[in-house]
Amino acid sequence: MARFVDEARVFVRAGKGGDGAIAFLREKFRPFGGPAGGDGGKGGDVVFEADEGSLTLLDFKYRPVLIAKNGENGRGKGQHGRSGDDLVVKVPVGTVVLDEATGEVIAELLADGQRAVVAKGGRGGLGNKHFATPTCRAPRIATPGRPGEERYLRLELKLIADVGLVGLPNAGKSTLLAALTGAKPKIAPYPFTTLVPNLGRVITDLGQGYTVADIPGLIKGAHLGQGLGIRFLRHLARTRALVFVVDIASDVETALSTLKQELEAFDHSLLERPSIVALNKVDLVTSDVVADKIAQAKLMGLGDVYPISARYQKGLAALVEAVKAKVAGLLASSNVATGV
Ligand SMILES: Nc1nc2c(ncn2[C@@H]2O[C@H](COP(=O)(O)OP(=O)(O)OP(=O)(O)O)[C@@H](O)[C@H]2O)c(=O)[nH]1
Ligand SMILES: [Mg+2]
Repeated sequence: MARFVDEARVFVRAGKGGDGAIAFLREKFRPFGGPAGGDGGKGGDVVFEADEGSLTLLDFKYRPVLIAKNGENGRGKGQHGRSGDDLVVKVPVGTVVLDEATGEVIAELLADGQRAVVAKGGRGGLGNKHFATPTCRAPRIATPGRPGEERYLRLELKLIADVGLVGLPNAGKSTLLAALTGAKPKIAPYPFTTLVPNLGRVITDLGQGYTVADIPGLIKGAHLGQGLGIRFLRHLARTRALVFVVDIASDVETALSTLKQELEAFDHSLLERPSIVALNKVDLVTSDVVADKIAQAKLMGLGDVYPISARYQKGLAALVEAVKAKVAGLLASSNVATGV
């Protein structure tokens, strides 16, 4: 599988416009045929196109400079120069393009096939035929083509998932993703097994369902760079709901408050997102402990609490339905809001 790369820096330069030409018509029977310099062609744009087939920004590590073609210069006999070809570059769906210098978001490519011009080609110059006037019938003026836009861009990939799994390392997020979806993430009995996000799709009804992202585990201080840090939290930006996954045999209250703090430090609006709590590994504890931990978890105010065993596939149906209700409810209300 291709290495997952979710950030890249790239230099883009659009094509320069071709220069306008200075030329005169000199034909056998029209010795003073007048100015006939054609215009320069427009420089090519650099265009990004979202493509479902590309999954990472890895290509940009190998190809960090993107330059579109220049427009051709104008020629005699009123011929215009040809426009430079646009350079169309495929990027994964979910790519956000920022101007590195200003931090401004230039484009968000969210749907397959969506395009955005990230550097605009320069206009072609005007040939001398534009400058003829009654008093100056043989102008020796033409304008040069304009330079193409150029800048450094920062690309960030935000996976597009409906639901994000958030938890401390080793809580069983990847096991849960594997149990719910066809995904086969790496699972192991040690922390930080997951180094890059994994995606899978839960199928609920015929053809229906939602996508789930399993992101690397968080630890206290992640927002200060501890563990793998919080850079992967950006993948939660577009989720509609969060599932907090906690090992029921651990200190549930501390785990949930750590997760809350880390999300808050990254982007406090994440805590306003609908969420539920999955208390995983119920197979390891007695039913008294389960009841006790459910009560503790409820007090943390992160939504309804579901006891599950991802490894032994217990309690998953109820969890799937609860998540579906959160996601579906949101879809319905966003449709109302946008009048669709
Ligand atoms: N007993 C039991 N073990 C589980 C259960 N779910 C996961 N595990 C085990 O817990 C360990 C960690 O599981 P992972 O799914 O890799 O955990 P993770 O949250 O993805 O961990 P990181 O990727 O490191 O953040 C593995 O040894 C799993 O087999 C469960 O329901 N019961
Ligand atoms: Mg994992």
